[in-house]
Amino acid sequence: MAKTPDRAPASHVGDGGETHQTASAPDARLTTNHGAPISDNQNSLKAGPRGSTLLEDFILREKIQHFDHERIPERIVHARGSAAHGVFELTDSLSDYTTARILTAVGEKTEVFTRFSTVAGGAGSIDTPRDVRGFAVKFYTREGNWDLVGNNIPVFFIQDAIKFPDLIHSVKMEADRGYPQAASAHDTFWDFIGLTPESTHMIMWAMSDRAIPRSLRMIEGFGVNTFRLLNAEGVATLVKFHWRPKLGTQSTCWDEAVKIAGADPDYHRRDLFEAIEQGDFPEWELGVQLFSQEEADALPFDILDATKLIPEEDHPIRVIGRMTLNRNPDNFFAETEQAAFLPTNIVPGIDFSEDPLLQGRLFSYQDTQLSRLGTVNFHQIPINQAKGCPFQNFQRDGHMQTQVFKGRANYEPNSLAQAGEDGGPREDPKGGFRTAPVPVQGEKVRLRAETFADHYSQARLFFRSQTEIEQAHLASAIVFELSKVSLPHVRERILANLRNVDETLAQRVADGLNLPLPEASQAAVAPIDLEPSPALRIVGKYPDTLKGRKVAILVADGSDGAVVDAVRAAVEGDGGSVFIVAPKVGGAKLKGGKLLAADGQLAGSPSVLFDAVAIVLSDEGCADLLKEGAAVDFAKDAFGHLKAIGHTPQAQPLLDKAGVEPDAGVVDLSADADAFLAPARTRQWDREPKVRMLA
Ligand code: HDE
Repeated sequence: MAKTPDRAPASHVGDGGETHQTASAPDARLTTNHGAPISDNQNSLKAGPRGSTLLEDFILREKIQHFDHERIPERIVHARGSAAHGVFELTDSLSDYTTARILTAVGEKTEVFTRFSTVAGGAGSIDTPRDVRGFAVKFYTREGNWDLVGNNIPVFFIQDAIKFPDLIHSVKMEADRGYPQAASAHDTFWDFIGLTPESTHMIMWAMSDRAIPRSLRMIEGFGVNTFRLLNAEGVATLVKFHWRPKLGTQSTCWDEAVKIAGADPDYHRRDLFEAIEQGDFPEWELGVQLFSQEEADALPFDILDATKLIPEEDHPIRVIGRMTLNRNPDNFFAETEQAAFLPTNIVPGIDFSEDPLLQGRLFSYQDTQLSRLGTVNFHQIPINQAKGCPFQNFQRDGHMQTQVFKGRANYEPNSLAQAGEDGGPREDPKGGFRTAPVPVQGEKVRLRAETFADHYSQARLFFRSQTEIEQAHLASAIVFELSKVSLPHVRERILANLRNVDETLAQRVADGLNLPLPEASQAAVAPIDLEPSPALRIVGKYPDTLKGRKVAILVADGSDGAVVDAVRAAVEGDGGSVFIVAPKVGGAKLKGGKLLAADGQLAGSPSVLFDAVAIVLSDEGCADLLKEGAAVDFAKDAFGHLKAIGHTPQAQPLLDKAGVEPDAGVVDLSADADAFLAPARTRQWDREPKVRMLA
């Protein structure tokens, strides 16, 4: 087995004259992939010290060739992702509804691997585009792997899997020019959306602040498609799965998300990794919405239509368990990149529905792994192995087969056991996977069910359920995106569709574009007004603490250490963490001469990376920073992004230069550092009309 060297092993003087550590004990030696010890990892084999490299150098060839093949095709969607290991613990048994052990064995801890992702961008793209986030959980259960491959939005753009390649082609970079990367604000996406009214509900979500999350630790998750649970009597119950973050659902501001993309393209990946590294383990509750076929039939839409949700107010979510992510991957490629999530990874007691989107997914994921991971044996890669139970069958051979099967039996049925040999595993008619015996009948047709035809009622429901603040953000997001669209007829079609959602929304977007409102488009089914669902909001959905939040304290030479200490104590006492920012990373000399080391240099630590800021400056420190654009932007952006700003009175000239106006979120720290906490726990929504023109 290859051993990972943690030190440079050659005992050699390289061309530069530097010496390297050596290893002679066999278990510490650097070797080739086939185990031959390597004497020199610094120099290739040459015909004389200045001669050509020799083809014979198998060590060089092996190393370069391996490197040449280090990348595998990235995921066609959800390429950019971050993941962590953790555990799931069931707290409430669903034994009335299912035989699945993962949903009935209360208190049992099951290992999980969870990968979050953006959808449109490539593997090296930014973490904060406006986009849906993937939320894929692999449960290593004792009855096989169960993958709940969901998103942070409970509905989807399309109703039938056959439209998926079109949707994805339209949102990805345009075919001829290869841009934009990781952005939906362009012609082809909005062209597809305008021509596909079923996407309107999801568009409301994608244009809401949910699509610009503050942290992966602060997103909800949804199974989206309807599934079935199957109990011991063979009775099926319909189910939708929900994940709810313990830290609440929180978002960035759009302008902030754009700036974070430059300041820290790995913002979410870093946040997740660091939180887990520091023992601040993110948690989610798993909830279910359960409903019978009769209840489903009584709903004003079809539960097989993935563009629809079931309002929590009508069918409450029953919390049944908790997931804690507590361990970072050891190796990004081996685990996060090679993880293969499959909606077909399902366990006895859970079953699919006939949702035509889900049905297509059941084919796609297995298929895509073959091109991505290159072999039918991808289930043998450690991250994909069924760890909770043995896997055993008669499938054999193939590329990268890592198992050495013993015995003669590679078929079934067989009677080798009668001859005293190992006959291999057998079917389990009682405990094995069963499909719910759902009656099906009808002609073979390529049709969309009439019950899928209402494309606007739930889009309207979503928009009208939002707070005023969120409605303004949503309208402004559509204005932003359509302003990047260059084809006038595409913009016009979207406006025409929006009129079916809500006339005021359509008017606001038209005004934001400075365009006339076109005639409303013809809706296949006239939208109806549904009872608003406050559960669809984000504002107010986060806990009133600084848990999971990061506060920057900006210091410079002469800053008052007592104020820094007081802010730190207040923030940490409330569950938040503190990050010291100074003009130089070596730190600042505080009043009294003590040096305070910085966690980050001002130029590389803009306020967009933090939830609130404290600006602790002396008169001299402030005078210096007035000449530093990064310091002015630090205050200006914190104000513009509706963050609390704590400050010493001496920092006032900087605040003035940055255009910071007094309000409830601008707090003098010299009086009482605790006064900073309440505004730091939230955004200053009242300030927004002062800093930007919303649609
Ligand atoms: Fe996926 N999707 N998807 N998707 N999806 C993939 O599988 C696909 C859909 C989701 O972290 C691919 O392994 C089709 C809905 C997540 O590795 C691919 C359709 C939802 C991830 C694929 C959908 C998702 C994927 C690409 C329409 C929310 C990332 C790489 C019928 C419920 C998993 C891969 C990870 C990944 C196909 C729609 C979630 C191509 C055909 C709806 C979270 O197989």
